[in-house]
Amino acid sequence: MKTALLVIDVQNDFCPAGALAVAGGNEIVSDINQEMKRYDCIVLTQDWHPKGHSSFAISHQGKNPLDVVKMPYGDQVLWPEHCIQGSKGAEFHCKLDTDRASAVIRKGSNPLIDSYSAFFENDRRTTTGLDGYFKTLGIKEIYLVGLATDFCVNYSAQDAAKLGYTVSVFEGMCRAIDLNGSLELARNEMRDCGVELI
Ligand code: VGL
Ligand code: ZN
Repeated sequence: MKTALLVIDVQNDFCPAGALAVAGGNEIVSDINQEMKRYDCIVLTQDWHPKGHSSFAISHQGKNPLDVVKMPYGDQVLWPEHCIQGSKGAEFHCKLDTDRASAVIRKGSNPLIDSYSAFFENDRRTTTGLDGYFKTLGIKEIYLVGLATDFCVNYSAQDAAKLGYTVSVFEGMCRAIDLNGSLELARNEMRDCGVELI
């Protein structure tokens, strides 16, 4: 069975002192590096927003980070500015072993649509091409690690399961934002999609 490790958004802005810091985000890096040695294929994702992206609170008059607004594609949580294309915050954590990756998927570049999942943007329609990449390589099993458990890891794991892969999430190599119970909800949603939480 061909396996892939999908490493979600291990970037400076999601680590302590970053613009959208996830508690303990830096703690998972060395375990992820070790884990990479066991897979046929390693893919990294990189949240990669233009300035003024529609997921940023500053792009919406009178709104604050963590407010929720209605977008044409549904509800959208508003975030502090983060992972601006080419910025230090958008770079991978400096200890992440990026050399092992065969592909890097950049997401969230469309100014009008956020993209949590490695497979589809938040309109649930626009594809990143990653499914084609994995299917072409004959990948059947996907293991996920990274940031954040309840947003980008969650959306990516659910999409992977819906696309027909056997999917597992290593929770010890993830960290969560946990906004209003979003972690517990995400864990239940992932399990309901058939994702194994390890
Ligand atoms: C993420 C919020 C906004 C994530 C990315 O990587 O989980 N969360 N952009
Ligand atoms: Zn983002």
